[in-house]
Amino acid sequence: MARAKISLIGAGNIGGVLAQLAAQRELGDVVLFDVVEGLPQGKALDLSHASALAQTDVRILGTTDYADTANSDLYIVTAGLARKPGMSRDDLLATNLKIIRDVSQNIKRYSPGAIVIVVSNPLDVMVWALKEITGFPRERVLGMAGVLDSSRFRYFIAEKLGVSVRDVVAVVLGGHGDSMVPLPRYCSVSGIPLQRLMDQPTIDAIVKRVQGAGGEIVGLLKTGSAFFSPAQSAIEMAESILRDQKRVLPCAVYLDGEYGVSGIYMGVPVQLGAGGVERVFELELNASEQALLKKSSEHVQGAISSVTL
Ligand code: TXD
Repeated sequence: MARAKISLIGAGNIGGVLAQLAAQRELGDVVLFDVVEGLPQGKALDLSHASALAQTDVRILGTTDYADTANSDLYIVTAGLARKPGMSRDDLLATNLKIIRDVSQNIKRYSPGAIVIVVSNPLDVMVWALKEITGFPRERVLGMAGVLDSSRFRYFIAEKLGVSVRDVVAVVLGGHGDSMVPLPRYCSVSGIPLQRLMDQPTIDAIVKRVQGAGGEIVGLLKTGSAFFSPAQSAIEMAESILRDQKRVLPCAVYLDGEYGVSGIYMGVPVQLGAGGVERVFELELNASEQALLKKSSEHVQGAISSVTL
């Protein structure tokens, strides 16, 4: 059976790590695209030089020509500016929207049947814009944010409790921003509810750190934002789609009445398989959790309403 074709739009910090992870997991042949001449070609060649050592036979092509991405099975879009200290994700909106318009039109032209994972910020608006511009069904356009936010949540819980991060389950819903909704009630360590293992002030401090984790990295790096963990997160989603694993992961999806919300993207648990978003799970939420999710959805709705496609 032919290998899958994965096109990575954006060969920057995240794009480069995506290409390496996709190749090392042999998820498919990789096309690394960017508008900066030489950047995708250089990174693709560098990665290919490592293929004998990484024991991978996938092909990695660097290009600035969208035609090379034709008939891709999956796109992962990281094209766009990243935050600098003092910037919010929303500050990137105007610039990155122009970029997403161009990306959307080319994806629609060259791979009308592809599944697309959007990473670019502000995530919830960028993924909504790509869906609207391409006209693809919601099953085939999703955003990466919740996998990263819940991975951060899992790490902080494991670090505090001194347990393996592998045994920590954590859930984050909502928009990818300060209004995201970590859900301690749905967190556990090997089935032991988190609230049996940690007092509320400790939980609250961890929730706050999860909400600010992206900004914490930007403040440390000063020249950009996180890229190892976002790339790892997007690859988890890509692998579940390309290998039809049916994983249940928190992803930004287009809601059509779920959680009482319609017409916007938000992070919720979904089943990911060959069909893309195959099922949306609705969690039972208490009054305070519902209020937080409503606030998050209103923030996303407000950002989307400010956009002219
Ligand atoms: O959880 C999440 N979703 C976020 C997403 C986590 C971290 C970073 N988040 C966002 O991803 C970040 O705010 C940015 O909007 C994107 C990409 O972050 P990255 O760190 O990879 O940014 P870089 O290194 O600046 O790479 C962006 C590349 C760069 O090489 C540009 O030349 C390229 O995008 N670019 C384009 N590629 C294709 N087409 C167009 N038009 C284009 N314009 C710029």
